[in-house]
Amino acid sequence: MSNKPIFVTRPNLPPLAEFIPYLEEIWENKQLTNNGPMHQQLEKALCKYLGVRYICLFNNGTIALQTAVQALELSGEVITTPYSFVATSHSLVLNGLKPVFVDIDPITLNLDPSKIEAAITPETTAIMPVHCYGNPCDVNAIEAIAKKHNLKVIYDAAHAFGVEDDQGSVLRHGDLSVLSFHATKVFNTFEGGAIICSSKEMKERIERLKNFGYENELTINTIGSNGKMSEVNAAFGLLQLNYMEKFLSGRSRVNSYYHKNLSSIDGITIVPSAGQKTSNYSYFPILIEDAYPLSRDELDELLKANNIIARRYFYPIISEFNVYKKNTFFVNHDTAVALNISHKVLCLPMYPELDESDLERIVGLIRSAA
Ligand code: T4K
Repeated sequence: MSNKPIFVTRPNLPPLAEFIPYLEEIWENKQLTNNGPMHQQLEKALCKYLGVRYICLFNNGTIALQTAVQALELSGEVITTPYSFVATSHSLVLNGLKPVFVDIDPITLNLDPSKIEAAITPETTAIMPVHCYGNPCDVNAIEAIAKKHNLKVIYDAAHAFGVEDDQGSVLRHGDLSVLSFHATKVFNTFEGGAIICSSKEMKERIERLKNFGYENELTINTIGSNGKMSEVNAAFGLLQLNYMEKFLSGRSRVNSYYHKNLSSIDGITIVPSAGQKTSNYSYFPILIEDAYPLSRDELDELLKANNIIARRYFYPIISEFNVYKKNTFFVNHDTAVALNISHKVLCLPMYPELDESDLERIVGLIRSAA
């Protein structure tokens, strides 16, 4: 059996030859960035593909999150989940806001709506939930709380590209939704990201904020950063879109293989993908429970020793990182569920190119220890 390294993910790369004509076009027209033709085409194509009205493209998901926070003029405290990638709450801290960490639901691993209200104070201005692993949050419960307390909602939808519930794209929920198009994501532009919004005014505001705040050549009324997506990144996105069906069917095959071959192993719990009509199979998280003979870290080591590099997304939880622990810029409620899950979770390799023998290698090792 091959011992080639298998990573938690590999980027989707369409044939290189098909990218060359896009580059030739860019070389020809010499527009490299600043809302060029590729950028405009990608905006249109993504609105259609995702079924959303307005999209603002960014150079990465983190700057998109920071800009979303800025666009809604938030202040004070924002309720969020500690069970996420650090960019979620970093985007708040970088805007001078206080993340308030509230626990997650033990099944969906998303922010637990039943715990949100107890964390609301007069300083609270928004909720920033994450559709973790692409599994939609309890959007109705969150919306009801936001309405009742007059709070804004920004969904960190970095994992939720193309995910749909019964009524359409999950990206339509909340005031804003933010995507990541990083190399490790289901849809990538090498680096990239986006904000989804529902009004022309908000789209214009975000476009200004990602371009230094410029209203026109002579007018700046708000300080903005540089969040613009370049033409090369946008071109790659356009090419990538042609392959989404193929990439997603590859992921779906891997997902089915894991379900079929792991679900009967004592002590392995597959994190359920509930609440969506269309999944994007962005991650394959499992929980290593007490009934399994190895701890999560021991299994991770066993896989690593066999050149299979799984990842412990999300360990440690954000509030456990030194920089958070030793500072007072956040509020921590009881996050026992998130803490417990972070010690049990392991994301298995998930990408379309994994073939039957790769999958046998991974599952075989997990079974051999059971
Ligand atoms: N919100 C959430 C919920 C997020 O998950 C993220 C990003 C963000 C916000 C912020 O969005 P961005 O600003 O990133 O657009 C990765 C990614 O860097 C990060 O984008 C992602 N979440 C996070 C969950 O994972 P690392 O440090 O684990 O990535 P890295 O470099 O170790 O890559 C993992 C594996 O992927 C490698 O072992 C091999 C493979 N890989 C990676 C890259 C970058 C490749 O084969 N080629 C590549 O180019 O953070």
